[in-house]
Amino acid sequence: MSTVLTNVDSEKLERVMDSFRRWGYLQADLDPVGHFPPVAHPELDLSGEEADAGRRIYCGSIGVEFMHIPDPERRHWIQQYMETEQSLPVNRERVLDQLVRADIFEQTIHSRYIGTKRYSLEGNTALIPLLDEILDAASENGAEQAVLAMSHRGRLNVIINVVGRPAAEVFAGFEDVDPRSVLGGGDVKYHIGATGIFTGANGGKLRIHLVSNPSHLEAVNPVAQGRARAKQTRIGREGKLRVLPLTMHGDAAFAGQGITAETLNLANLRGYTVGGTVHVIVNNLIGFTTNPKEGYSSRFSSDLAKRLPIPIFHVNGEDPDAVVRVGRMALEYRYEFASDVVVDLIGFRRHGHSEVDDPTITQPILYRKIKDRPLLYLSYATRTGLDAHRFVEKFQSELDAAQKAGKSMAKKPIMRQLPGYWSPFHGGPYNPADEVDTGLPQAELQRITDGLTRYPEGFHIHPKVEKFLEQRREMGYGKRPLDFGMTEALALGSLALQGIPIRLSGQDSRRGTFNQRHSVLIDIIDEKEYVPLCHLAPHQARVEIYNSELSEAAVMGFEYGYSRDFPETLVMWEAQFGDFANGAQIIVDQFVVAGADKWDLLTGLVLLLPHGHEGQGPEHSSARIERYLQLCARDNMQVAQPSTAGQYFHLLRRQAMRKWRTPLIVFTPKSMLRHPEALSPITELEQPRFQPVLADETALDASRVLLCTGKIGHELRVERKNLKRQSPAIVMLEQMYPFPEEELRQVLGRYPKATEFIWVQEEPANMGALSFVVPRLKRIVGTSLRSIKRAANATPATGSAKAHELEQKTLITLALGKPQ
Ligand SMILES: Cc1ncc(C[n+]2csc(CCOP(=O)(O)OP(=O)(O)O)c2C)c(N)n1
Repeated sequence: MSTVLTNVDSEKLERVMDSFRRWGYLQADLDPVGHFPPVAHPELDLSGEEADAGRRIYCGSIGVEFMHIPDPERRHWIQQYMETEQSLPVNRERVLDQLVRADIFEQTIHSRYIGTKRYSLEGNTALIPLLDEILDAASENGAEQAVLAMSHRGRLNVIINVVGRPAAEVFAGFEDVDPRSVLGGGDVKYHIGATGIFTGANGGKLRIHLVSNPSHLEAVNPVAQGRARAKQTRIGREGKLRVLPLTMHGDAAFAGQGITAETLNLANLRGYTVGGTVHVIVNNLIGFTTNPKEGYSSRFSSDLAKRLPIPIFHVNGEDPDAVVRVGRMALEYRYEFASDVVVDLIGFRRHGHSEVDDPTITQPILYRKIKDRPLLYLSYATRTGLDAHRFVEKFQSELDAAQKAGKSMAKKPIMRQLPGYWSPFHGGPYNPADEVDTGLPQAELQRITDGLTRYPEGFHIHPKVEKFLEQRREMGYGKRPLDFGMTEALALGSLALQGIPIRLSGQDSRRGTFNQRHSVLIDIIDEKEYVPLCHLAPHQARVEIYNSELSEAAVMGFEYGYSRDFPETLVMWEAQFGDFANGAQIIVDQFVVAGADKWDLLTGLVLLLPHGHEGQGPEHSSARIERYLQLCARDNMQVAQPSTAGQYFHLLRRQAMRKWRTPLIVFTPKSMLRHPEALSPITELEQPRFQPVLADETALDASRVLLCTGKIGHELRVERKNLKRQSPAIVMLEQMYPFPEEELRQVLGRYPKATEFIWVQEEPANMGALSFVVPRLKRIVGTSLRSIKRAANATPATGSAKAHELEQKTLITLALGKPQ
């Protein structure tokens, strides 16, 4: 404050300033179109020299909300910045150049591609100098890379003016060159990702990764954070310094989409933090045709961000000097406190939502006002006395040349370059040549078991966990059959020893929802933690297992993002119960299953989805197998339901060890976790590979062959044993996609007396694998194939445990049929 005022009563000054620090943003001059009239506030009803100073600082073009931050050091930091660094020099020539580039780009596209959607940035072109300042400041603070995410608005502008892609590539998009290359795939030009080099005012360089984005607003946020985290992890100790995440949002979407809240909540969680994200709300005070008062319940779109103790900088988008100043302040705050920050850049939208929309129908008054507003570069040139002409001419001729170059491109340009760590991996169709042996000798399994069951001297282990570890020891030494929990631990441990890092996250994943994992041992005296998987050998790879926040969409999105930048890691997201994954449906549809087709970007993400009808009611029963199978095409993912602990072991190891990077959806067990039929002898882990189909060796003479997947198969076997029968044969389909047609043909060929083939599932007729597998099975066994299932239903299961038992019994009785 000292540089602002002299000779004043310092106590009074503090009191007055405190009011402005607290409430000044309510009277700040924040928007160009008069949307935010000043709010009367009794604590701001002040006059005098001190009040004038307070008003000048806190009620100008910048309104900052920071007094809700409990940490006095952080509040003080902002206070200092606001009150003593008012007149930081701004490189106005550069700002003008940026504004010219932003405005002229939009104008050029507007006049040359009439009626084509581009989602113009006009009205908020200060975004370009804002990003320029943030990234420039980031590079001064040690950043080498930035992961950017944004939706449609201004994206093309950012691609050429910030990411640094040649404008010719964007013009090629408007010309729609080379349509044959994307028949049935690809994406629209304002969703595709881009990489490039940003060069700051002082020559600092930053590698930029603009994340590919679906139309689903805000869904990309956690993906960007996961990508940043992976990049930071690759770097190590300095990762958070060297990689900056920056996400941009529309005002309506930021306020309305739940995933924004979920993603903000990741900010300070150990397994998910990225050392602070810079959020920019590209606030044009409208969402499509919806006014702010219809779109959010509080004054600012940014109010959601107050769930975190972070500053929110509102800034008038028509004051570029203030915008640039806010950019630097926000960035420096991120670096000082490893904290998220929000910049609310408030402008307007010059055209309709897209350029084919007429906004005067829904907001006639507003658009009368907007019509007369000059382009920002012109008003800035006038205000600063700078000459914009030469910038305009230079950029215009650059664009003319770029348009020519774009038109003559024979191939659709690829606007990104994958980092080198992707080179060993590939996607594309399934190729059996990619298979690798995943079995391990018993001696190796014993060595891992030693590590898994060991804990430090003096560690106070919980008696139940002690017993659990004893049992695991017996399993690992082949003295009792292995359950799923143990084979999973052996798979992860063996991979870590092979140098493959592991990352598993989900709700309560450290212990495991079903008490099956106990990956973290907790000392019962001091709650110190010990993770055996991290202490198998001195030079093993990293193993990370995290309990996540109680969200599906953001966490799955984060793990998808992580897998995108760490293909060497086995990345797994686990649902508490499989049906909760539908909270992340956008991430599944838009990224996991379609990312390769839309953007040619791969992921090896594993989704672990507990599934099985066990009388627990409509929820907690079904992971909705049908939905994943419906999304399968062009080998875009693998869908499996391993029915034994050994199969699960091979499946996980295969996913990590092959070079084929395609998502893996696993329907994982609940009661089957310890079902005697699902346990595996240790010899199963010595087998070379995962089997997509398991034959029934005990009933090769059967005339009836039941085909099924998952728990029902075991229940059928148990009942067949109870009835002391040898038939029917029960064949398990362990992998549903890619559909193992050849393997099935071979297995079914081993039942020469079979006259009857039946698909059996416990799910209702309109759910489960039925509608996917039956037509494919018919190709193998003919149209005589029948199916046994619950009647079609609106919910997956009954709410009554007894009704479930009755239904299940009927199903099994029907399936087993009369003795041969
Ligand atoms: C999840 C989702 N719901 C709806 C839409 C359709 N939609 C596209 S843009 C838009 C308005 C977005 O407004 P805002 O977030 O303020 O961004 P702006 O376009 O104004 O920059 C809507 C509703 C969408 N793309 N995604």
